[in-house]
Amino acid sequence: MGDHQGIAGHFLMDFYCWRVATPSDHRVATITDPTKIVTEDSIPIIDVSDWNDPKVTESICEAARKWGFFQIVNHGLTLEDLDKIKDAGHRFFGLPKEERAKYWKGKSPANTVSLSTSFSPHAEAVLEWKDFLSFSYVSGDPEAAALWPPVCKFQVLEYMEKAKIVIKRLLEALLKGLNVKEIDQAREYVLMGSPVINFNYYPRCPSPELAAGVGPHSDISTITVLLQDDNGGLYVRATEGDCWIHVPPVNGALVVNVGDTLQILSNDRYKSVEHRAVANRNKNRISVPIFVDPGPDAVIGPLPEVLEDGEKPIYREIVFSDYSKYFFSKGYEGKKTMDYARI
Ligand SMILES: O=C(O)CCC(=O)C(=O)O
Repeated sequence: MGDHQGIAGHFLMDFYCWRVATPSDHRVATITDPTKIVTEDSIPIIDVSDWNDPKVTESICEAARKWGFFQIVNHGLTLEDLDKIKDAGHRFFGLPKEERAKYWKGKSPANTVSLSTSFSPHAEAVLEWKDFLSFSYVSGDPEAAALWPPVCKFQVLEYMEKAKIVIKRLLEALLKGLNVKEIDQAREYVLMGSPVINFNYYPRCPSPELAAGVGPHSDISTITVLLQDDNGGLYVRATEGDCWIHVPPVNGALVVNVGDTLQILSNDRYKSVEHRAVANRNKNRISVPIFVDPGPDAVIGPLPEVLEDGEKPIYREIVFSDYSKYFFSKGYEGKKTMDYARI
């Protein structure tokens, strides 16, 4: 597919170049087909400047029930915080390929940082037009980050520390909607025991109509909190039909989505919805998701508070790391991977 600055700066292309033209149903041309785009609906934008306002809690829970997606504004992270983290991502992907390659998955100096491409390259017939640098965040352990790339290490740590406050507020609101009064330490481990932050980098794509930035998938997280840049390109599956809704970039906003874990904990009250992203012909796009994942050995199942009125559990109890292994052993399967936990 011609010149390509991503896919880890050419070295992967030697192996995979024949695998980036995607099947027709995953292509940008298919997603952006006007008959497939819903324009009369949009994902809610919620002003969270007063987290204690019950109306804010209700709007968050309502959006999680109906859409599984929403944007938040006035969340406490400043425009400068958001610019700093995006710039840090661009700095990393602007490094010479030999420098980036030091962090390649399997060769990285630390198991808390790795560079990869696509989604599950070993399991996919075709690759996505995306490289990503992934950080496992260990709170209060500077050693874990000691070997992260110096061009972005401090910005990632600083951003995570600030974003953690927003994440806790979001989880408190969402769990209130499930009758959970308090998030104690054990619950905190289940909800957010091992967060992962990514720099997703979608290089300019000469033929975006033939490629997929990220194919349709849901996240395994409890929630995902994503910062996108002003290029746009994120689409969410509409509530009806085989259609998609664009999530427009909103200055200063964070995009929040429910992940499979929260759908399981809530016994399907909240929806983990498929989404996908497209590459751009003219510009390099960057997005910064925080996957708020449970601790690896956390046991995930419908919460007792949700079942207390005699509701039947839809899911069995699973260990998060088992589900994660299962999920990443597959290529994209839409929401089918949730059958792993379904009773
Ligand atoms: O880049 C985006 O807008 C979406 C990214 C995404 O869905 C993911 O990393 O799982």
